[in-house]
Amino acid sequence: MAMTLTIVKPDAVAAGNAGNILAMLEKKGFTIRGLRMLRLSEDQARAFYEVHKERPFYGDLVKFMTSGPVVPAALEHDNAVPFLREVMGATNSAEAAEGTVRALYGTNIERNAIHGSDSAENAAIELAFFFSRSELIAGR
Ligand code: FUP
Repeated sequence: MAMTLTIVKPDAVAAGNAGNILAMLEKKGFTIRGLRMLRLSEDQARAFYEVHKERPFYGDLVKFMTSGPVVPAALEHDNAVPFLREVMGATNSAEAAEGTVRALYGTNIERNAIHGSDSAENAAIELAFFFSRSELIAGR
């Protein structure tokens, strides 16, 4: 089975929705194989979103992602990467399909409640960003 990375973002954690979002993901069939709560440093947030470093929203994104604690989770499911993208909804919460995590718990294009890896290759990189191999094996 495939794994992907989600991060419950600072807006959703601050609103008290971390548990609701993880429960929703479990209800959709994902199995949680790793779970942490931490506050990203500026360097960590910059590194995590390095692909966006030339984009105009990068500075604000880093500021937002370091504004409070986040909850990264390793999630397992058949076709975990595309399935999480479907369940989380479009980047802009205001445009996300009804019933998706971002429609239910996000606010706008920046404060959009969760992250989800966008490819199997990035999922492997992002899982390793937050979880050691032994932690992911312990989750099995
Ligand atoms: P997604 O894969 O749906 O999280 O979206 P992207 O990888 O395109 O963007 C990563 C994050 O950058 C988004 F979750 C929110 C933020 N972002 C903005 O703040 N403004 C934008 O115009 C686009 C993205």
